[in-house]
Amino acid sequence: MPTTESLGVRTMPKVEASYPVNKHKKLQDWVSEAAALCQPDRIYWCDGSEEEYNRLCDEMVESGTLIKLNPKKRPGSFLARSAPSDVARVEDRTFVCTTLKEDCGPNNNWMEPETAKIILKDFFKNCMRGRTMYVIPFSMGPLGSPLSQIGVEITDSPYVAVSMKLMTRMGKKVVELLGTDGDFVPCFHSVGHPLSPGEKDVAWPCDAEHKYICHFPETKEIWSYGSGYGGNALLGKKCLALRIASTMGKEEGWLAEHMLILGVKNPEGKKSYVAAAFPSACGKTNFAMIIPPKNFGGWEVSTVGDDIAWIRPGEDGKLRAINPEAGYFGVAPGTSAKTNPNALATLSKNCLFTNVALTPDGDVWWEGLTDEPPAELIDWQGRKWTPDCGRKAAHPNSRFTVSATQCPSLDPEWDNPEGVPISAFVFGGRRASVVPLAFESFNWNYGVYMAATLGSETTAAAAGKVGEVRRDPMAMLPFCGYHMGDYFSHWLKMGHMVKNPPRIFCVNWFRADANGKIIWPGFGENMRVLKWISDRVSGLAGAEQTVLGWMPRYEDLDWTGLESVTRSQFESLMHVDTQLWQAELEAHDELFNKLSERMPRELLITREMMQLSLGRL
Ligand code: TSX
Ligand code: MN
Repeated sequence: MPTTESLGVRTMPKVEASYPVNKHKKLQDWVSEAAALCQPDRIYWCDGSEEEYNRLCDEMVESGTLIKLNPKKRPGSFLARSAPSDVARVEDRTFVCTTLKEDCGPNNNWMEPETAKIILKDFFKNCMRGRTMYVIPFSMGPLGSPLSQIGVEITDSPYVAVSMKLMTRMGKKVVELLGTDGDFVPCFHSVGHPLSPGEKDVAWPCDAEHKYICHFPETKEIWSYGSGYGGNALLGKKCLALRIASTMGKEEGWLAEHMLILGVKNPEGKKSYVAAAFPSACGKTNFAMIIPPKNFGGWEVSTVGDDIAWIRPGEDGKLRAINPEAGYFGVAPGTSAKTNPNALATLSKNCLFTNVALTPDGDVWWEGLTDEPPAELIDWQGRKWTPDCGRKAAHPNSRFTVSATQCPSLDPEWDNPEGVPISAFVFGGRRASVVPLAFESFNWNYGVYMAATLGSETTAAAAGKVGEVRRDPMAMLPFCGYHMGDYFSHWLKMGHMVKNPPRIFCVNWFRADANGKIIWPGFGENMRVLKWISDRVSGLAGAEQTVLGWMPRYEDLDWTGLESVTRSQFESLMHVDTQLWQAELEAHDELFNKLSERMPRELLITREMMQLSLGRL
C-alpha cells in the first residue's frame, strides 16, 4: 500500500507555541496554508521573550550561522556572515504588483498580481523542507497606537526571527492585540533553500539564482523569496513600513516616509521635533544621533528614529510622527567614535553584526572604525586579512542590528503612542556644487518641489559614474509603493490638510571648494544649522530672502567655538549661481518627463515661476 509520504502528501507539521495562537481564524488559516505549501518540518510561533532570543542565537551558533563575539569585549553580541551573493537589497528583483501597470509607476518594477503569485507559489512549494517555519507577529510602532500597524512574518530564517526581535515590537503581545479579527499585513518569506533528508545546512542559506521581493499594495501583502538579507528579508522595514505603508498613507491620508526623527531642545527647555530625509551615503544615522559641539550652551538633541517616520495630522492641526521601528539596522563602515559616538555606544553590547570583520580577540572591526586597522583580521567572507591585502575587511554594506533602547540619545517620547509633533521637514543631498548649506522654502508647494527634485551625487560606494547627480525624490525612489507622480500630489494635499504644516528646509553638508575639498566640517557642527532651523520655527532666527528661499546670513548662524569656517568660506557655502540654478531646473526635466503622466500641475508651475525669477536676475 502506498504511504502518504510516497504519494507526496504530508501531514501537518508539529506546531510549537508557548501561548494561545488559535484565536484568530484568518491568521490560523494563512499559517496553515503557508505550511501546506512550504512543507516545513516544524512550525514555531515566536513569543518575543529574552529566553527565546537567547535560545535562537545559541542554536544559530551551534549551526554555524552565528559566531559568538568575545563577551568581555562585546557582551551578548554575534557576527553573521552572509553568502557573498546575498549582501544587499535587490532592487531589480523588487516588484510592485498592481492590477494596472500604470498604478505602480516608472519608479517600480511591475508584475501582474495573479501572475506573480503563480510564479512565487511554484518557488514556495516545498521550499521549507527540513526547516522550521517561524511565525513572527510584530507591531510597527508602539503597541496599540492608532498610528501603528501589525504585521506577521512567516519565515524559515532564524536570523530573521532574532533580527525582528531587535527591530520591532515582536511576539505574544501582538497576537493578543490582534484578538480574533484584528488586521495584519501577511509577510511571507523564505530563504529558498530546502534541505533533503540528511543534507547538511550551510551557514547562510539562500537561493543564489532566484530572488523575488513582491509587494501587493491592493491586498496589502508581501511575498519574498530567495534572500535572507536586510530589507529583502526583514519585511517590516522597507517592504511594510515604506512600500505598503506609503500606499496605506495615500488611501487613508497620512505619510510613510524615509525619514529620521530627532528632537531639539533649546537652552530654555523648549523642545521641537524635526523629520529629515537623506538619500543613501549622506550620514542619516549620524545626523539622527548628532551631539552638539562643546561650548554650544544648553542645546540637546535626542533620537526618535534613524530611518522611517509615519506621519499623520493630529487634532492640534500639526503633523504627528512615530518611528515604526524599535531598532537600528545601520551601515557599519564609517561609524566611529568621531563620526557617531552615540551609535558606537549603542553597539557596545547585545548587537547582531552582519558581514563585518572579526578581530583575533573576538571583537568586530570595519573600515573607518579606527584610523589604523588592526594588524590582522578575518574578513567578512571568513578569509585571513591584513592591511596590505588589497581587499576590504568589512563588506561596504555590512550592518549592525541593535535595539533602540541602547541608544544614549534616545528621546523620552520615542515610544509615545501619540507620536511627536513635527515642526520642520529637512531634505538633504550630497552636492559638491549648486545647492547651498541651508535654506528654508517660501511655502509648502515650493518645499515639496525642492523635496521632489532632491538629488545626490554618486560616491565610490555606489555603482555608476562618480559625481553624477541621481534624483531621489524625498529619498523615496526605491521605497514608494505607487506612482511617484501620485506621491507628489499626495504630499501637496497633506500640507494643505493641516492648519500648521511643518516648515520645509533644504541642507547640503557636502559643498566643495574649487579644489574639490568639502568646505563644511559636518557632523556635530551641523548643530549650527539645526539650531537655525529650530529658531526659524520659533521665530527667533533671522534670514534673508533670495530666489531660492530664506537663507541664513553669516550673523544668523551661531559660530561660537568654530574657527575653521571663515566668513568667505561661509559665502562660498551659501552662494547661489544663477546660471547653475537655471541648468539645475533644466535637469529636473528628466525626472518630470519620466513621471509626466501623473505630474501634478503645481510642481510644473513652480518650476516655471523659478525659471522666471532666475531669468530676471
Ligand atoms: O554623516 C556625515 N555627516 C552627517 C553627520 C551628522 N558624514 C559622513 C557621510 C558618509 C556616510 C559627513 N561627511 C558629513 C556629515 O555632516 N560631512 C562629511 C564630509 C566631511 C568629511 C570629513 C571631514 C569633514 C567633512 N573632516 C575630517 O575628515 C577631519
Ligand atoms: Mn534607509
